[in-house]
Amino acid sequence: MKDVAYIALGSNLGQREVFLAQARRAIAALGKTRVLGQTDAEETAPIGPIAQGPYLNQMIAIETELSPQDLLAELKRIEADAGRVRTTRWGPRTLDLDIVLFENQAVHEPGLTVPHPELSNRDFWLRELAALRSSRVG
Ligand code: PH2
Ligand code: MG
Ligand code: MG
Repeated sequence: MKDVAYIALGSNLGQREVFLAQARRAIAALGKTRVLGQTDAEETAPIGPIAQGPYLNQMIAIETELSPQDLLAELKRIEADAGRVRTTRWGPRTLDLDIVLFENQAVHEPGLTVPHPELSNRDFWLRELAALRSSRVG
């Protein structure tokens, strides 16, 4: 099923711009998927209980025939390629790729919740999502 999905990119360790650029390229190269648009990257203060450096965040809209589960598997692979090491939950990371929303599908499974449960708590996600939706043609 073809659907539109929104992916949040985040990095707060190492060469943040480089990790985001690498992620954009890898997402653009996914099968059954094309990129519809992207926001500018913006620096945001870290959210959550752990003291850590500021993030670069960005959002990408895609049209994809991948299921949410298959897309998640691809995003985890791209994170691993960026040297992501899973340590503390919400801790600093080279690259974080989160599925924020599918326009026409919801998922509630262990390991994957779509829409993302943090969506309503993150101003910058809401702003980026609104910008992508308003700039989309068709
Ligand atoms: N991601 C987190 C924890 N805190 N803070 C900001 N500003 N941006 C993020 O992407 C972010 C965060 C865990 O995924
Ligand atoms: Mg995240
Ligand atoms: Mg994540």
